[in-house]
Amino acid sequence: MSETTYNVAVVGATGAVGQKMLETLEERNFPIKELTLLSSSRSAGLKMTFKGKEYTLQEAKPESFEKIDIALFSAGGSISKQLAPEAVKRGAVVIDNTSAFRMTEGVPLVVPEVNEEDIRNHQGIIANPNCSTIQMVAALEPVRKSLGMKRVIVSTYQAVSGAGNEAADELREQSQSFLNGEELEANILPVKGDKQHYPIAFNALPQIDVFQDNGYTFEEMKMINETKKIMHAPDLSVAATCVRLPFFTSHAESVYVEVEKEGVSVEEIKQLMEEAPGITLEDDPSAQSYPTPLSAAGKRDVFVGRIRKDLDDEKGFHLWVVSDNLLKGAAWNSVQIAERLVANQWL
Ligand code: NAP
Ligand code: 12T
Repeated sequence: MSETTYNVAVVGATGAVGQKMLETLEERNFPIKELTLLSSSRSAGLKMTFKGKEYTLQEAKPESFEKIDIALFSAGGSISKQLAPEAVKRGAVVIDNTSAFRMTEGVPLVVPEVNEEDIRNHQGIIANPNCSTIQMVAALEPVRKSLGMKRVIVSTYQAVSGAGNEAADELREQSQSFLNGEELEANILPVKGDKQHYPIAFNALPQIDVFQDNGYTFEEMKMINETKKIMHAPDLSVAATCVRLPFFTSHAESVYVEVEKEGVSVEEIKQLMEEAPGITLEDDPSAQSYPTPLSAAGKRDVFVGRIRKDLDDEKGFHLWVVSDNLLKGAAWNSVQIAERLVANQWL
């Protein structure tokens, strides 16, 4: 029996997320008929390798999507806003990694372990949630489903690769300078193009993405709004503080949750994590076992540890949630959406 294959385009293929998309499509042996790699005019003509074969980057234009079945976008919000509708017009299904359409009504916002069924109702665009949101909802949905959930308070510890290749280069250069006793030059972080820049090397920056009028950053508001949309839980209370730290890969999160059910034990939550798809429980204080950004890097799962009961609130629990921000947080979740799309024939 010959398997159905698809014409796939990757928009932003040279980026931090785009490169991981190619690696993941290759590792998963996604059924590709023809692969098209799209870039800005700057990189057009350069070559990238996929499954040992060289592909030439082409400038992304509306006509690029003429024969495309599935287009994976990760070249920034403005490019998605411009080109995703053009791709849909030409018959492609777009899986978009940017924040351009996530909160748009009628656009499914999907973490397959949580709300795979939402894919079914797509009208051409399916949004991949924000990286910090994906790993948190993957860990919390089993808790919400079995025990109910009233409130979530999260503080994040996020890797520089979330802000793209330029931010990762900036951490590398500043670290060299710091160790050489030289002055640190900051041009990218916390946000490329914002008014102020601060060094990230040997530092911690309590700003990810731009500030909103309410005093929260856009990254914090994405976590708040996207969590409610993915979980179909508009009344859930969510608060977030997002912080950038000087490591390259994986976001870590300290998550506080209040469940609705009374008398829940830590063992019950551990059991839920053991059974949950895509989650690995790493939680044994006696053996100092817990996940870290380095231990999670390069892996597709979401890792959970440090599960404790709050000492004052009987319904409160604390968890430590870590995942590779470029894999489950971006490329893997997108490829997983593509896999579910074709497996269910929801194309
Ligand atoms: P990045 O490393 O800066 O990559 C972006 C890539 O887009 C660049 O390599 C750029 O390279 C390419 N590009 C620029 N203009 C283009 C155009 N007109 N057409 C096609 N490609 C173009 O950033 P990244 O970390 O990969 O992130 C990319 C986007 O994905 C971000 O803007 C963000 O919206 C989204 N993202 C989402 C998550 C998530 O939470 N799920 C995480 C990280 C990023 P060339 O000039 O070489 O083409
Ligand atoms: N600015 O796709 O800077 O919403 O780490 C993800 C990560 C945007 C997004 C970051 C960002 C997104 C970052």
